Amino acid sequence: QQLASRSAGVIGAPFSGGQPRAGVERGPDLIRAAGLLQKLQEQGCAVKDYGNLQFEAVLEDDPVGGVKQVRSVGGANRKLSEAVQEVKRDGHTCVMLGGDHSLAIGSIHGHAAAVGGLSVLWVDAHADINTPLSSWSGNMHGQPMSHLLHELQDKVPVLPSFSWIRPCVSARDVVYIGLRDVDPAEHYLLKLLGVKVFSMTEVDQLGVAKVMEQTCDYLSDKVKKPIHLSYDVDAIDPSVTPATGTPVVGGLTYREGVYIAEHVAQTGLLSAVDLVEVNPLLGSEAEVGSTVSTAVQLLLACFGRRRQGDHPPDYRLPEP
Ligand code: 4U7
Ligand code: MN
Ligand code: MN
Ligand code: MN
Repeated sequence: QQLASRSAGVIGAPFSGGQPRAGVERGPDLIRAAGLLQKLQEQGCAVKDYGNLQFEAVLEDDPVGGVKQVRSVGGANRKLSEAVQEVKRDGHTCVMLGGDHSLAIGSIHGHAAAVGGLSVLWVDAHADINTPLSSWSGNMHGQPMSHLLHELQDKVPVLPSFSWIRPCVSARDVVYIGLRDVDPAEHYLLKLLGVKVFSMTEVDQLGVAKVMEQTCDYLSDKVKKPIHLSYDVDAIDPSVTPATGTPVVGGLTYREGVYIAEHVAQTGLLSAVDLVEVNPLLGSEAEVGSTVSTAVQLLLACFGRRRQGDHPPDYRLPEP
């Protein structure tokens, strides 16, 4: 696990069918264009680029009980799950560039299929745990956790193109950070399952350092499972990352966001990371620039970039 974190296997997932706003499918290319892969290499991380997935358009995809683009989401995630399994079999830490957050279904499913039991660290303004029946928006990017959790299987109907999904995460192994826009049904489910949540209130109360200390203590209580970090860029305050589909005021500062990623990197347990919900069609050029560069910095921190600076062990100072 420690070794794997020194190589990144990058998958682009240009998919937007989990929500209604066009543009989020351009996230992977924008994050690449901002130099993610080169910057990872410059900081000593080996990189294998698995390219962007190509998702087939689903022509007949009528809503299922109000839930939109179910078959597209199911098909895209099936493909993503296979791709993540390949990256993990090749021994890399998987980096999934979204795309919208419905992609966490395939990313976490594939990760668990390859490595077994996982810890999931979900950093987001939202809990994304609506069931297809509790969702009032009908958007699948607000539902991924309900499809993944063992404990919710009797609450989730089998949707078309979803029969391949096996629940693979236990509520005990999930921690949320950054929540500030939680639907009543979601709050009910989080309480019902006793999920560990550090909402923005706890971030304010404890500070991000204690939040991360407690997160890691909680997740590594019994056995240290590989960590799946699912980072929704809307966890960060919209003053920093405005180019996203569902911004919510009062978010994590840039520094808190980076600290979370730095701390996860230091555990040596990071096995896969999703960076989702960057939408370059929402906002000015400057707003998109700030959102994309923050996304890149979060990922660099996941792979060991430290703000204190660093140097290779064989560094030689130029002599006069
Ligand atoms: B994201 C919402 F109702 N809860 O279900 C829903 F508020 O991936 C928002 O976190 C979901 O950006 C946000 O549609 C999904 C809504
Ligand atoms: Mn989300
Ligand atoms: Mn969100
Ligand atoms: Mn969002």
